[in-house]
Amino acid sequence: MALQAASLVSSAFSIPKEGKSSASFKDSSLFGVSLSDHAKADFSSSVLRCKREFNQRNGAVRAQTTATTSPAVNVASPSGKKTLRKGSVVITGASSGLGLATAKALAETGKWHVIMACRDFLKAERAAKSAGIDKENYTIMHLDLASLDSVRQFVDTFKQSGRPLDVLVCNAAVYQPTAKEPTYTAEGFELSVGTNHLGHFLLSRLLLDDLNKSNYPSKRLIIVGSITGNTNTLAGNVPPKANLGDLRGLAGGLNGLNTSSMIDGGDFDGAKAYKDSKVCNMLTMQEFHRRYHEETGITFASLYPGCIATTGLFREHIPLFRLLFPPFQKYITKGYVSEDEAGKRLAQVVSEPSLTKSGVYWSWNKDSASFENQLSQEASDVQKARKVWEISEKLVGLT
Ligand code: NDP
Ligand code: PMR
Repeated sequence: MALQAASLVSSAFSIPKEGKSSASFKDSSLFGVSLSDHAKADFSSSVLRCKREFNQRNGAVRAQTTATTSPAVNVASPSGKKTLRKGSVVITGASSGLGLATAKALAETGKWHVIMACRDFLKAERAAKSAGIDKENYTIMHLDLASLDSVRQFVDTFKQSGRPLDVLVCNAAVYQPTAKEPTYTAEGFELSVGTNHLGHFLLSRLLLDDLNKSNYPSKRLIIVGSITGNTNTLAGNVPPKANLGDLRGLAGGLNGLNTSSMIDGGDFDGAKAYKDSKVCNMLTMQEFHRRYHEETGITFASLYPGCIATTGLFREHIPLFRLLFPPFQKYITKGYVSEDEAGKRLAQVVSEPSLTKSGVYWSWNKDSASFENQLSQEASDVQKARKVWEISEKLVGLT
């Protein structure tokens, strides 16, 4: 019976390449965001861009950014007792799914102020409201990871806000399993790797100094990984498998013109591009650890939060997949977790004093207890991590 169900699900889930265009599905009103909302968000982002260009021309940005320092770590409470100040955490992609659930879990403790770094301001505002997050506990700042200009603008705006940075969570992602042709970021990188890896790579490199300046007891940089990028698991062996190859496509800039849009130089495959991007996320976390942990004391970590089969990540998948995926994960693989539970898990990696070990990829067992998990050979390849780092530096304009 279980086998029959598995094979039904399996055939429903395998996406033949030829069938990709007919399977393509987009529901722009899924979260109740109208076109005019997007237009407003775009408008505010171009106003910000103009402001940044003005600041750059006038050399103002540098002068303003150097002024950022962390406020005193202990503050007087009404009873006169000194208590730890609120932690300040930036979460990318906090407008839905895991990011929103994590923002909620942290804000609810009253110990954290969450900076929701989102590409759609109004969607984020509505999400925060409907999740019941107290106004005092969050700030929304515009960030579109598919534009390096926007990443730089976000960093400038954040620095100018004068807020300390105690924890940065690189959570946002796109997944395009039904895309027939690649689409690209503003700079012309294939969208999944461009957003999930390169956007976050630039963001975390530009904010590393701010994290380092934090006087919070534990400062952390967390990059969300996944089981599907790890070929040492059953889930990681579902085709198409992650494989960065010799990185020839990444080195060529993933632009699909004079080079492939895929990291390994192969033909475009949206599901593989996502899994490859997750391998880059996990390699980047480890490379950060090797380069900066000893010097800065920052904890670098990644995690697989469980299969949150109901999130917006699957919005571009075919309707049949979205119908069957949650029960398949709940009753067959038993890998399912709710958004709330996954949010609590990521919130632990942000704030638990017991999870300060650096260079770790966290997972949770059936009793929801955290443990240090093993990464696949490729996702823990030291040489590959260094190469991905060096190529990414060039692509995002850091070298
Ligand atoms: P969601 O789609 O719900 O959340 C993704 C978030 O990323 C959204 O807020 C989305 O914004 C944002 N985002 C997408 N593109 C950009 C961009 N260009 N700039 C800024 N933000 C952007 O998916 P999940 O919550 O499931 O995914 C969160 C993380 O969890 C991802 O890193 C994913 O890889 C990881 N993960 C998820 C698993 C799952 O089973 N769902 C399992 C393992 C890991 P918007 O709301 O505007 O679309
Ligand atoms: Mg997978 C223990 C088994 C397990 C787990 C934990 C996952 C997680 N998956 C498992 C098994 C299987 N999956 C099996 C046996 C199949 C074949 C039927 C299967 C199929 C499948 C598909 C088609 N699974 C998928 C897809 C997707 O499109 C999802 C994906 O790869 O997104 C990138 C996905 C996932 N399975 C998971 C998880 C966590 C995902 C999605 C989220 C992610 O990695 O970010």
